[in-house]
Amino acid sequence: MKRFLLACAAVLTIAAAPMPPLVSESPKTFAPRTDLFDYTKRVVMIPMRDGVKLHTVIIVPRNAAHAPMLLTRTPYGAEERFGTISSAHLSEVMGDHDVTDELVTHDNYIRVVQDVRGKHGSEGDYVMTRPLRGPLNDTQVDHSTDTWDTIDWLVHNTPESNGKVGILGISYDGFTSLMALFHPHPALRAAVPINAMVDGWRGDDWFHNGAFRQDSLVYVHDQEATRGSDLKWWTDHYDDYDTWLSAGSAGDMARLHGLEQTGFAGKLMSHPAYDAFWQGQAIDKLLAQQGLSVPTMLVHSLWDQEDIYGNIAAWNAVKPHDADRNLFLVIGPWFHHQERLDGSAVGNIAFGSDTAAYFRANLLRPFLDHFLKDEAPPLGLATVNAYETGTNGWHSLKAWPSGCDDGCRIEHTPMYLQPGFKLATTLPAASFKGFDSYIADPARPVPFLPRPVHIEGDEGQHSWQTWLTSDQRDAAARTDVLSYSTPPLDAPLKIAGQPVANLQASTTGTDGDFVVKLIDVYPDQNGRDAKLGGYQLMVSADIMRARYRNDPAKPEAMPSDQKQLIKFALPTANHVFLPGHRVMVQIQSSWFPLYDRNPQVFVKNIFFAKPADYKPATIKVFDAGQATSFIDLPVVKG
Ligand code: PG9
Repeated sequence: MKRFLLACAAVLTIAAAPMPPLVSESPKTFAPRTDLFDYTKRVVMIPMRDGVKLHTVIIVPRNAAHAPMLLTRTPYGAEERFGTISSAHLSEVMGDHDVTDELVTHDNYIRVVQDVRGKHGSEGDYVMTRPLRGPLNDTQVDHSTDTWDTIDWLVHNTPESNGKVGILGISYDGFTSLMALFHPHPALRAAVPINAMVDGWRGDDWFHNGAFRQDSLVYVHDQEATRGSDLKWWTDHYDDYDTWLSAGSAGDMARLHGLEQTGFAGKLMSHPAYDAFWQGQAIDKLLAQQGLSVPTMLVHSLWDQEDIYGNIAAWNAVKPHDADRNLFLVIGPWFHHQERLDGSAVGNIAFGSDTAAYFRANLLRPFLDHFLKDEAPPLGLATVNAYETGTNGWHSLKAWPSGCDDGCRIEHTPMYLQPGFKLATTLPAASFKGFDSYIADPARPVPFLPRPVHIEGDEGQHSWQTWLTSDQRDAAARTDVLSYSTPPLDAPLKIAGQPVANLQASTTGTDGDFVVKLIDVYPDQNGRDAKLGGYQLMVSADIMRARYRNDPAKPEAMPSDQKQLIKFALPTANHVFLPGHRVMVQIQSSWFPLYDRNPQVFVKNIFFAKPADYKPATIKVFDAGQATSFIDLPVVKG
């Protein structure tokens, strides 16, 4: 009993002792210990001339000294660029998803990634692909001034650097790289715009020749709904073909998702034609006017599902004025942004080696080393490096388009559509019928991929990234797709440049779209790569909205049932059709749901077409006599 009382007394004594107050266990700021790290990560807010501060991540390798800086300006999140892994090692932090990872990890480059104004950690207002100051931008700032201010800050505040900056990036970040070339900072010594967005109406992200790319709405939603891009697009069907068909017009879909609350969706819908809004921000033309003073390597992907137009357009516009020989071009066998990934194959089409690793080691690195390093190694790079598909190899060239470096020429060779679904370089005879026809029914548009379709997705059998290399046999089997082909070739046929579609066509409606696909048909059986037996590979393909056939700025109805010329350039190809392969041209009126449906009836603005406006029309494609349809091929001779 006595022992029990003593124990109770002890408990009471303990209970009575005062407890320290309960406070937060987290310090106000925690100083991470990074002694073991082989890099330093600095996160800074860089002030712009209007007082807005831009969130910027700087990765400096340990022991970096006199190091050049590689800058990327992005709407996609500067922090996200370095993955989620927290590691003491630069190689882990850079991961294997950034086009600069090898340069930063092994080669003494400092990496700088900045959120553009209005996105993620940066202050200020967001404007989609903010145009240069001028008629389309009445503020004092644009990407050119923001880059200038950023570079100025970097060269004064990065003691490990040699004061030289290169800007590079893919797609949107390629667009910001191009914008840096307007009134550039003197420390900007090199630029590498990769798959850049250059002209959103002619053939990059938003439209192709006036046909609207409906995935743009998804992009605008995710980009503009919130600063952090954390609100995601929703869907209500498994198959996006159904999702978009049930919504109606693209304008209806925009409303369904509340896109009138964002600024850019309204701009897209109120500028369906190539008016001053688009012309005034076409970077190829603007850059050609200004001139190029910074060494620039444009990098183009042959199967770029997002920005297949821009860099070649920039090359064509700027190169003729490039007296100082500042402009270089790389053409690779890639999908959009594959330059940073494994480049051994695009979908089913394999190249036998990692072409993207080749680009990074043998083209990108020497270019940057030469223009950015203090003791610059000689350049030793051709003006153009182009991968030839079909034969699968890199070629160094003096110019583009070019047959080869010496002694070949490009001969523009018409391939005529012929009666009986044939294709040949001879003019077709006048035939009794003189045309082929199909019904373009907006209620049954041709899917751009076999269904179920996941627009921009990777689910299922087919992926957004590789869709431009998908087998076109499904399309060929439809009654609303016309396919014309040569017999198997007995000699190689090489093309370099942009094929041009010249269709003579009519519709019983008053508007329509025309998709033209240049296809390499593999032999019926294909040896080692058996799955390619009979494969129909697009080597160049695009869409044109017929109302813009005479003037992209002035839509015009098609006169019903009257033959009209529909002429448009297809994307760049550098391809050899091998012996035993056939050349095929396919023609159809839709690529759904990637492109919005044309009602086939001329309405003022297709974004606001009503269900009753959509009507089937009979399309005729003429393939006989003198005024006939053909595709002009840039054939390499000699
Ligand atoms: N193709 C994307 C894009 C660029 C510019 C504007 C809108 C979209 C991209 O991959 O960044």
